[in-house]
Amino acid sequence: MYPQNNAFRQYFDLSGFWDFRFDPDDQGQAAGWGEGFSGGQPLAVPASWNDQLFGDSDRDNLGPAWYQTTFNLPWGFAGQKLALRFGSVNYIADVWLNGVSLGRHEGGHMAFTFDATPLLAQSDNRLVVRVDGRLAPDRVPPGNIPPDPKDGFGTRSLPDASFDFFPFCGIQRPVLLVATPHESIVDVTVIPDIQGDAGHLQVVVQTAGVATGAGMVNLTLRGFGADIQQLEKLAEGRAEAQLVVPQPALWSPQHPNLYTLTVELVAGDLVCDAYGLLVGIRTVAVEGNLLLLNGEPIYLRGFCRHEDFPVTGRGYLPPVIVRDYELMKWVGANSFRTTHYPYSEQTLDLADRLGFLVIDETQAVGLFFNEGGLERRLELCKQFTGELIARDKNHPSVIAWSLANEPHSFRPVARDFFRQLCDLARSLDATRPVTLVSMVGVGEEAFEFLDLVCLNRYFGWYTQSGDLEAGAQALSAELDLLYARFKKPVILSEFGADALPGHHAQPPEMFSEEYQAEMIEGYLQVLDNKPYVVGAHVWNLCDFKTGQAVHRMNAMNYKGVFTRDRRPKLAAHRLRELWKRK
Ligand code: BDP
Repeated sequence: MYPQNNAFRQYFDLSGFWDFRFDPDDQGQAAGWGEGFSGGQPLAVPASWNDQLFGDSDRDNLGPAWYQTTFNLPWGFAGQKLALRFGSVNYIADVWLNGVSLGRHEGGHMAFTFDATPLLAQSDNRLVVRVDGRLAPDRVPPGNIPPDPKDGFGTRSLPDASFDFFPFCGIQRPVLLVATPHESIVDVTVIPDIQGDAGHLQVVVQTAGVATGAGMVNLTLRGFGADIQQLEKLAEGRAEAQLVVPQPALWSPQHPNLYTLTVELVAGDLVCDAYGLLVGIRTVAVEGNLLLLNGEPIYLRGFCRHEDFPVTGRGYLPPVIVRDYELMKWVGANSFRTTHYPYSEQTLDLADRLGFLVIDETQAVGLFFNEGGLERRLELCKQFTGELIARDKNHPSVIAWSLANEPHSFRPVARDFFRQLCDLARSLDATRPVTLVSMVGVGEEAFEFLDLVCLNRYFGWYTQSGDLEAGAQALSAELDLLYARFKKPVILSEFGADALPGHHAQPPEMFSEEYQAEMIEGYLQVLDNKPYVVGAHVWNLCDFKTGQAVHRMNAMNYKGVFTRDRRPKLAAHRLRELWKRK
């Protein structure tokens, strides 16, 4: 649960300038740096370190590196249950508080928490974090994979990621000191449904620290004329309720209606904890070749994106989050996919408020299946899928889970791998469609048991280069084959072309703004004639940073319809004409 400030709980943001240093010989742990280290320099937290620093080898240095900060306990925190919560650290974080190890978390882009109650002093607490962002074949996403002669030599990049974006690292989202009561709410799950004219909210509350037989949970739902209150008894720290909302104001992109749910924990006669959340009443379903929202067919118009901005790297930057929603609204988009990792929790809060439909993707990008280590990769992917669903399950904006982007899943072993991940996702959330985003196409075995067929295609770019008409024909033919084989709704989950801002050509040629605009328009025309296509996500909303490679001029991917500093290219105007008309 995201921390809150109210009469029972508080949090304190540790953002600021922390002490930072690299550990080139990886000797910090043995030298006891967990207790504190010297020789650091100031670095902003949260943000990636790579583009803050300016030394010759700093940008491409992926660690290990060390951070430290000191802080006093804020007023009112003493005596509470205290925890340290990291919004995301890429890739491995080892954490020490006052010289004592709190533990390790593996995987970027996901929140994790350590209990710190017994270790915190009133003043001068020292928090130390070792961050290892190095790329390795046994990490997810992987990198530094031994070269395979079949791959040729042209496509490797520096740093050698097996994915097409810069592997920014560091403490990239806020670090919070969190105080909660000892008797507290630890989890809330809200599952919306619509039955006849009524909205139903199944609410499951988990608590900790309440004596057996002593607790109640008080639920209040307010908004749009509703004022519903229900009291439920706790049994073994758990309570479940069904709230029924007659004539509900449904959540949709046109009307992102959010009710306020307040959960109170009552022990004896006293309220001892409270947690509030905004909830939407809506349903998502796949039926035949349709994707349904609230029982009505819906078409996804939108983008793939990156959390990426100059200097900050992949760091949490609220004004850019707002700006990106402004851009998407201006163009007429109603959705996006969190390519290729979970975005910040605040991004999803805004999707709920602004009415965007989100395909929520784990960090499983660039998975390969030709080396050993499959068991470890599966274990990590299961961890990441579980963490994502636990974090984002209550967002009405999230309409599907994406288990991976472009896995090399033409190999038969991939089938069981994704079968297990899909079963896990369904067991954790029976209400949302599950998908993966494929580059394989018709040969993608996993589509058979997934709900939505998501395909990435770059005909007219990487193949049929320069020939937009041939590209569109190839797309049309492949989509028909795909639907004929799987008979499921299809989303064109990536398509696009690099356009160097300010480069023009008529007739259009590759890398010009005209070529990008024409390609996108041509693809959309093909999709318009396919009744089984339920969405189109352009790659990408904005230009973004990559590693250095022969196919990445300036270490940039220029497939944004906006520039990296968020100015429109011709394609953004063209999309606006096409999508605003709908
Ligand atoms: C797709 C990948 C995406 C790349 C894009 C491209 O999913 O991460 O950035 O291609 O090549 O295959 O621009």
